[in-house]
Amino acid sequence: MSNSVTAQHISVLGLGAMGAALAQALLAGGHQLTVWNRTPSRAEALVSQGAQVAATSAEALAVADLVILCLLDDASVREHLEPAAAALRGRTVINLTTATPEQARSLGRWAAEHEVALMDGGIMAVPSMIGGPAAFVLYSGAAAEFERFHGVLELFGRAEFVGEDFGAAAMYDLAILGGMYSMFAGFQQGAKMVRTTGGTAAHLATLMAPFLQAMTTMFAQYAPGIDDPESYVPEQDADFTAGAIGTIDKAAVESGTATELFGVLLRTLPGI
Ligand code: FVH
Repeated sequence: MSNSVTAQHISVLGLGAMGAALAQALLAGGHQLTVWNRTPSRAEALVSQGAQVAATSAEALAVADLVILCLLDDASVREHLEPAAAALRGRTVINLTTATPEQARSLGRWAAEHEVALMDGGIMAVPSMIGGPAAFVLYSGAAAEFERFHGVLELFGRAEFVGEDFGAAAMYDLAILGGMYSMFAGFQQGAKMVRTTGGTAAHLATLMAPFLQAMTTMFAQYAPGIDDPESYVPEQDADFTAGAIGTIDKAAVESGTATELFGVLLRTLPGI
């Protein structure tokens, strides 16, 4: 991104676990930082490291070139942005608060109406990972702002633009989290099953983790067939996959650990 510039002045609203980590990364990157949090005491550590504190959210929104929000939810974001529409005109806002795609699109419409340049973001990291090599953040919305502030965004982790649809970052974020939760459900179920043979979750973890890691390399192989089912010849057809899941389900029933999990897989997973 050749035309990235360093922001002159950045505000972060929301200093919970994630917002504080983002603010720390911006300070470490040498930016002028204003912070605001509903509970003011959470700003103290950042102020001692050079951040300025705003007395109100309206003040934080009005002083910076770039405003980053990391609040609890969509309702809290709207609560603080909407009254400040006039002050935000011409500024750039990045909302890193988790939202649904429709909530992100609705905020995008609001921003366009008030001439605010908006990007929505999905953080693929926990707070301790911010600024580290494994963190990445998905962005969607105003593409020009992504280019403009790319140098700032890279302070949080790899910055990835996924489209101008305001809902795209949220959709990718939630899709990835859906995959993660499915994996954890599989591990929990597997742990119940091996315990009936005297095994432990700890031992299962050492075996399941490398196997699943190897399996994820096959996503790229399956992806073209999901994008274009007409031309796809699966490695395992739907009957084979159904048979395999049926056997696992039978083992769960036999061991008295059956849950809805494998029934759901049977209903949703075609051949792979
Ligand atoms: N923590 C994580 O691992 C995940 C990673 C992926 C992205 N999420 C999302 O980030 C948003 C913030 O998460 P967080 O972990 O920082 O959450 P908390 O530590 O609970 O802090 C919440 C902050 O929101 C403030 N807040 C809540 N309601 C309001 C409101 N009505 N007006 C103003 N601020 C509000 C709260 O303030 P306070 O309780 O300290 O006064 C915190 O600053 C979230 O969307 C995750 O899904 C994090």
